[in-house]
Amino acid sequence: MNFELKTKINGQLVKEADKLIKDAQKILLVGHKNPDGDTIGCLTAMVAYLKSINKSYAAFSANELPVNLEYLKHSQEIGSDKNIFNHSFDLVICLDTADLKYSGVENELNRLKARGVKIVNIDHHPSNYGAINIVDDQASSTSVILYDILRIWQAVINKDMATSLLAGILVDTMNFMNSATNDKSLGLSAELLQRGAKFNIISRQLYQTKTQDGLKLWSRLLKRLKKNDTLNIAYSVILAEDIGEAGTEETEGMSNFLSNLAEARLSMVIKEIKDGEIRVSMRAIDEQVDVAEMARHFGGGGHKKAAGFTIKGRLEQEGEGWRIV
Ligand SMILES: [Mn+2]
Repeated sequence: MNFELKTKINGQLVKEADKLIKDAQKILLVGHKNPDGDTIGCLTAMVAYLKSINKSYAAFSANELPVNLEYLKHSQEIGSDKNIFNHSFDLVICLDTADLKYSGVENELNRLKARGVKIVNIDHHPSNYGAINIVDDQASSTSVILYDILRIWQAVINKDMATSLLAGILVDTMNFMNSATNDKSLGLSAELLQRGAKFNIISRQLYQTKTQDGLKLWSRLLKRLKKNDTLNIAYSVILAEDIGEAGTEETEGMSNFLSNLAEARLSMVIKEIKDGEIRVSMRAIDEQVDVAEMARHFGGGGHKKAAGFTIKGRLEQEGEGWRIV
């Protein structure tokens, strides 16, 4: 290798994964459920790579892609039909997927594992469910890790792959705004631009996609913004009826937006989801706060700066605030 890696991945494991890929007849690529730009960026870049080496493959995401990722080349090849698991795969590659449950197809993957099918896990969450785990939990995105891997594999990174990987970086750094923005993510982004990545399209697709109904839903979130001064937590709620009345589910990005607030240690968006379930998304505002640790306490997970959990209940107004019943 005559280049410097951007991540702390184990080069030996990357070579072992390369051998598994070369030996495999048919490879299944899996991203995480409720896909974002990082997992889809990685899936589409891997599709391009497997194509380039004439490998047979399929790509799977448990949920359909958000429309704002459809511009990524090969995104149409990612299916969400579980019947794909009836095909005979002899290798699975999971991308940006913290654990098997987060894939949305835990049972299906466990069945493949039981049949002896190996999983290569490529991730920036602390995870180790694969036969080979290429993980750097300090990396700002899985896309950064995949870039290093592709270079070790001596892949030709074309402009479509560069766009896919840059999309992953932009999403996980919140368009170069959060603390994942560092010399590595910026340096790599510059390299990807040199390789022809289309920054303008990605940025526009990611951040200028709101509808009027969507922004009106956001106005409810902002109107209800509260601060608990004792805990120094800012929070707001989205009720199930808000979604119904607004006629849109555009809540994506709300948690990140609330973390723009300067006057709190952390921010929370508390959202009623189907069947009496509540999703709490947290963002650390203060550098010292570790929201992943708090999320784990409630059976959830995530990163130090961004994490969440789901609990049973409904939201009820109580005086000026809200409580979960
Ligand atoms: Mn990610």
